[in-house]
Amino acid sequence: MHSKDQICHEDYQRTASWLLSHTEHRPKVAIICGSGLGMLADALKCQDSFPYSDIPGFPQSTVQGHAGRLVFGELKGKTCVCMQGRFHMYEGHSLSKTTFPVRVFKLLGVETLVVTNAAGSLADSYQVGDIMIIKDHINVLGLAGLNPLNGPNDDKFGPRFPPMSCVYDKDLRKMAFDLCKSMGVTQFVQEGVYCMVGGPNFETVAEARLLHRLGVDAVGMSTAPEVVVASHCGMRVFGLSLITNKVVKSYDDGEPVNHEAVLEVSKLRSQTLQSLVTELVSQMDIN
Ligand code: 6GU
Repeated sequence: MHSKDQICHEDYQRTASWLLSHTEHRPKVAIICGSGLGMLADALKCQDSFPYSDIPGFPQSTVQGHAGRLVFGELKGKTCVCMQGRFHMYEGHSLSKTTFPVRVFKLLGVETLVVTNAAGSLADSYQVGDIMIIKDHINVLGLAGLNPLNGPNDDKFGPRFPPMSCVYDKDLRKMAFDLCKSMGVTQFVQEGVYCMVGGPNFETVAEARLLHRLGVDAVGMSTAPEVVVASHCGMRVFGLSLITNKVVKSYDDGEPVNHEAVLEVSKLRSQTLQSLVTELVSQMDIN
């Protein structure tokens, strides 16, 4: 890691203090909105919102379909902070920049992180438009040594060697599935393994087949670094992937994926996803 990428505890603290002095909201839950899923943030009541460019120390987002602001407010009476637009490594950010907001959230008092993303499916039983409750992840970059926790460990956040064997909170997954039952949407809800790859290109057929054989249900270009950092500092994590396309696993058929199609499907199911997250937050034992 280059020294210019080193972020120290005071950097997180400076940003957290700035936010605490610019809003009266004291969120216990943070929500990271994926591609085309940012309208969740618009649903917050009593909003205080900050474009990333106004927040000292915050990275800037560059992807189309990601608005790039931090929104504080209430979801059914629970105080939340929402990232409308996240940071990806393929934008040129270091992983420590990508995950910077998560540690800031920790300093704000956030205890639970909810992550959403758009993903392509590898599991044959999945359909476009399905919502996948993330049971676990495969962090391809992490396995290869690209980890936001690389460098000196900040003991104030967590241990040098954090376990990752129960990251996606079981109780929250159960609660979400029960909610899906009561909402009558279980026919398009799955639970599975998310795999993060670096992007920005989508997978080759050979790569798709490799991931499929490894037990990956859905693949995307985000989420794992934020989740690793959240888990490291003791946050409870819940994640949802919206299946926006099937990953092409055959040389003979299958539509090549494109970003516009991904955004289009996000819109289709965004309302359901929004209701699910809203109800889940409202049932959380907080505030
Ligand atoms: Cl097919 N691959 C990756 N890596 N990310 C995606 C995707 C596919 N579809 C949506 N996001």
